[in-house]
Amino acid sequence: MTDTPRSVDLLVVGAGFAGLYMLHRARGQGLDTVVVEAAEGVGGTWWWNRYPGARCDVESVEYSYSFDEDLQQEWEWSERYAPQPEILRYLEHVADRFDLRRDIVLGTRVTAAGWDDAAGRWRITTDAADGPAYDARCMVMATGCLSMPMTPDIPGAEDFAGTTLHTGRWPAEGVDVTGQRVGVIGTGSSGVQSVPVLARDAAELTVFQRTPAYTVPAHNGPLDPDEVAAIKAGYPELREANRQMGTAFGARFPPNDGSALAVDEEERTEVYERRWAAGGLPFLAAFNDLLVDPAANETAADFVRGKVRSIVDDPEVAERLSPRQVIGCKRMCVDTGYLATFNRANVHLVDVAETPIEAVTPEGVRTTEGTTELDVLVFATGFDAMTGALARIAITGRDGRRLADEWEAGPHTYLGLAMEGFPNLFTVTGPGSPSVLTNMVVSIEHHVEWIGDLLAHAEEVGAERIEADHGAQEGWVEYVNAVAGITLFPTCSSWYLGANVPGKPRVFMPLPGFPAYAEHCAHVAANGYEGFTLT
Ligand code: NA7
Repeated sequence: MTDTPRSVDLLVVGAGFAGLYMLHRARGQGLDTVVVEAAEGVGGTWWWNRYPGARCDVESVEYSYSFDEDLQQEWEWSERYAPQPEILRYLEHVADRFDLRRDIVLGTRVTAAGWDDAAGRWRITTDAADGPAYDARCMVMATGCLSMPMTPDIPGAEDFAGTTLHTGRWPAEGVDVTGQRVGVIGTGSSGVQSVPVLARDAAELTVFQRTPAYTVPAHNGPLDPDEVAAIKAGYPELREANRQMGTAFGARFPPNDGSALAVDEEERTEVYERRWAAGGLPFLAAFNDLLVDPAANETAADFVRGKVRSIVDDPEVAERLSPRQVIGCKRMCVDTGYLATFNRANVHLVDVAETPIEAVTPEGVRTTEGTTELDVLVFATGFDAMTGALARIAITGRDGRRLADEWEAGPHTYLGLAMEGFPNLFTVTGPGSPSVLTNMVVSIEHHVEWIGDLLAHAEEVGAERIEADHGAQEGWVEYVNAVAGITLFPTCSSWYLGANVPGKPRVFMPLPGFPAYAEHCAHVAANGYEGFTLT
């Protein structure tokens, strides 16, 4: 680390969708900005998650920036659901097109940030041996919601003689599994997307499943040029319509505003069949009460279990692949051939809820039923979501307050954007905002623009410090809990609740409902940023 810190107006941590746009926006406002990124390239999530089959399960024409009309008109997506390499190319293109790279420092991890109250600045430390430390008036954490991989603590894991991988840290050069015996632990989105692709090349593929996932077919394919032209002709309208959707996407296949229990079984099944045929996450918008009424939810869950039975040949395997929890409570998956993969002779399903994993041995995975010998072991075991990436940075605010202590019982934020005790520090898609329950790009653009406006306002009124008020923050936490409490979300052990991380407090972290949230943020701004103290 060199002695003289580099001094900037704004330091952004992370160069994914959020960090890139924050840099572009802040620069446009005349702020001297630097982005510090741990990876060796831009792209965030889409830089790290290179596992076979990785793709976004929000449609590409919707999962993209809207802030620049020329960009959205010129960029050509090839498929309905963009694969990881294409999204990464898109973000690299954005970095080049807006000349962002000159203010991005790659391969450098921010390790600590401390607020110097007398100077009114953040003092920032990184892991770079020879780079500068930083000194910034403001900081934006664009660190992502699913960026801190989770590998379960299984005895013997370090003794495995073969190759160990995590889907969220897949090697950039790829991994050839041809002729190999591959094991995959985990059946969330990453497992569901990678299993069909790995199965094609592997000699044998064993899936270690603890909780079966609800998964809906993507029906992915090349985009129809006429459809794309129509979308592009009305892009601003589509973007606006999506901002009015609870999940900030899917306006082209809007939610059905009726109860699942208000129609007879035949009509209900017809609605589900139509959504199943259309594919993707809008399945959950088949009726308006699927995420609030257990009886309504059960009708959708039952429909999907019926699909499992119809796709999977072996009734015993189908039964093990049939989820029992509330549908949508854990993040629903979108798949390409996942269930049918279990009809292949080289694919085996081990239910580790029935026969738990005891250990990883040099040869493979040992469950209570015996050892499966493997050459490659893939952990598709997810992330320390929403708070993990923030928690790994030693953030110390006013009066030596440590974020890790403040959040010991769960994250407390105001609007998912700021924390009391941590002046001039902002989070993009932080806990307490809709974030992971939405199209992330819409949420990110909203946050970046809102933070940009707040910084501009502070400059206008000559304020150098912006801090969330304690009362406003605690009121917000209560509000988020109350909204989540109306839904069925808190009823299962999901990463939304922190339940996948041993010892993590169980608090429902995201706020359901994008439009009401955006309205709330607009109201706060219109009222002179109420709930913040600007000095
Ligand atoms: P997820 O959705 O958190 O899935 C992780 C999977 O790993 C899930 O099936 C877990 O089972 C399983 N898991 C975790 N620990 C273990 C152990 N110890 N033993 C067996 N199985 C385990 O992560 P993904 O990466 O798939 O997806 C993350 C998000 O990325 C996704 O929701 C999209 O938004 C994109 P469990 O359900 O906990 O029983």
